[in-house]
Amino acid sequence: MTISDQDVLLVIDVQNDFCTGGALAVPGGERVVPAINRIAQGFANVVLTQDWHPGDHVSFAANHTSKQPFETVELDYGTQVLWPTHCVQGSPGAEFHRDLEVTRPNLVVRKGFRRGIDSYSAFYENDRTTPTGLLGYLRERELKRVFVAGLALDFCVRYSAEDARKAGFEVAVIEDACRGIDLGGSVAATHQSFKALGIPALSFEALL
Ligand code: VGL
Ligand code: ZN
Repeated sequence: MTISDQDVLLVIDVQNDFCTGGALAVPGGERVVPAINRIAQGFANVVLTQDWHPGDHVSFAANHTSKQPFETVELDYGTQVLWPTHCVQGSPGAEFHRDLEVTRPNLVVRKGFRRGIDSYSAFYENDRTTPTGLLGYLRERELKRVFVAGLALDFCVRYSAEDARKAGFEVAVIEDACRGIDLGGSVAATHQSFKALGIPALSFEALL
């Protein structure tokens, strides 16, 4: 596969809190780093996302009475999973993994920074209407194909890939450069949804 100047690599949330030892560790999370660093070399356009929550964020179980992580709560925008406190703005857990190559990327999109609303997708917050601005960036730059990698496959990678596809981009997910949380069958649901939307899974080796 040939990567062109109209392609973008979208790297989702490769942050310490999603890696081994982190507050919301995704099994093997840090293992995506070497693959992402290698394929990023071939892209003229690389965008990173960074989960970036205030300490009093509504998605943290600790900010609700009698709630445990991975339980859900009904908010005005719908059902929200409650997470362990993670990716707090300015904390070490919110930093990119130290081995992630961060000089090549030309944009960092921070998300989930409003207290009352979570944002899995790089494009829209969890009310599914508040934009992050990334869609405008990609359109204005006239980018056409979006390759998605990172953490977690079944949450932020999933929502980002789906939103990109629904916005009309050609989208592929680099599955071996992703790892999932797998909560209540969420990895299987992700695969089904990708299939229904026409989002193929690639190996990073196809991009070398
Ligand atoms: C994520 C849960 C909460 C992710 C972020 O990056 O997939 N998941 N915040
Ligand atoms: Zn988060």
